[in-house]
Amino acid sequence: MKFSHDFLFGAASASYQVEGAWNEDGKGMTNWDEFSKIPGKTFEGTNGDVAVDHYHRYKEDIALMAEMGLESYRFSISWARIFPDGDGEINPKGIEFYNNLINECLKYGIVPFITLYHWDLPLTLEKDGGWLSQRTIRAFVRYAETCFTAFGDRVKHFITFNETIVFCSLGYMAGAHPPGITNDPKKYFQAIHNVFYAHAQAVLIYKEMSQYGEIGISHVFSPAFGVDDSEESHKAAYHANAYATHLYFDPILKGEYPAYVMDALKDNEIHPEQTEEELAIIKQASTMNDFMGLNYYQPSRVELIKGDVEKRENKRENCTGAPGNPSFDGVFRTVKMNDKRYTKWDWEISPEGFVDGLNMLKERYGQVKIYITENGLGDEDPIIEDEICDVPRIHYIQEHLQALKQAIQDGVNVKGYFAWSVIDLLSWLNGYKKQYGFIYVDHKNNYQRKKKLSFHWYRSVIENRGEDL
Ligand code: BGP
Repeated sequence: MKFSHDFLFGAASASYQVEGAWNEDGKGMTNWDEFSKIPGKTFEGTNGDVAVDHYHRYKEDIALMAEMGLESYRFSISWARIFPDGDGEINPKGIEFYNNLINECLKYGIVPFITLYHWDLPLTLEKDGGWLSQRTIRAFVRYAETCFTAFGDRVKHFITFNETIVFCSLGYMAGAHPPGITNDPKKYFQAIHNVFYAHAQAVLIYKEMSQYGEIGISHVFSPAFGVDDSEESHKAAYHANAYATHLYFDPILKGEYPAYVMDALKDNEIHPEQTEEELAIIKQASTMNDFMGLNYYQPSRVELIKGDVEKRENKRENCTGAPGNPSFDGVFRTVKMNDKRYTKWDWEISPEGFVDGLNMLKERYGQVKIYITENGLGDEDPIIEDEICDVPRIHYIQEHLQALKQAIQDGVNVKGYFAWSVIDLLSWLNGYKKQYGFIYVDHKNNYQRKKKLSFHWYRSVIENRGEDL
């Protein structure tokens, strides 16, 4: 089987992780510009001040993407370049930069796939309440509309938000992302609702503008499976899927929140404030949402916690995505299993979980259009005789593309695959040590770019549309 010609082969990045130029050309400060400089918050104090200097080297990077045969480049816009203080004056230099980036992609026939919000929030808005504040919601909608107006003639794919579960849970529960708040479930669930209300309004505006493109959102996709076939494990998996999948996917695709979760939040007095009007707009937008972006790295294996609720310690090591944590409500814990394969960062490698999870989604949501907006292997790549030999990455992507073929044969409507990441970049909490790219960046040698083995391999996959996988 070959991937069809309307299936996009791409790769992704995010503004804070690649651009650098944090204080150039009128860009405002963001929450991450501040947070990453608080001692102890990131691995060895790394930050995105320079990142991999994509802001200045985007032409060279896009030329490399073209050489790789990339059909689409997913990147995010830094809100604070467009609106330095979140909702005031537009900065023309910011619009100019993204126009240049988009035009450079189009020069090579690379489809620009834009994420509006990949976690770097203008600092003024963060200080004024961040995602708990109505001001941020209003500002996002204005920012989104500004981007549609400025770029929508050439950009036909917009993702509103990247991974609501991650920036809300790490921001308001684990304290590992800005605003660094710990153990506040009321705020956590409120932030999620506010993000979905902002997403819904952006969808409605986009449709009103009749730009004849697509709009959707990207979610983490980490389907939960019980550690065994017992009734208790099934219960744990149901609970985990309700809180990590249904709570996030239902409002976007069905236009309503899952009762199983909402009833429990009411009972525990941590239910978000929601007006009838907000809920109606979320409902209306769900009928116009064009696609769902899935960021799949690993499934989760869960077991029920019996007895006392364990307290989650708020250490950075607990926020790395590795299993071994109790859920916020103490119902289940994630488990590392002896018979599974793991990366160096203890993320499970499971193409089977990918296929099973995609089929689970098909059962609940039907044949919604899906783009895999992230998937890839974080590794420390070996350098042998000056070659970056990232063979494990090739295996990882190969297995996951094979899994996608299977899912497509099962009737799952997948229309594109974006590897994370196109180039080695800054990992939010793991610095530059955890590499994901097809292109290596030599930080000791003026950020020089170098093609890895996977670069050549991905090029051949795209060339024969995955026939030889
Ligand atoms: C996703 C984010 C990306 C990227 C990726 C890898 O959650 O959307 O921005 O960081 O995960 O994560 P990490 O760098 O922690 O390995």
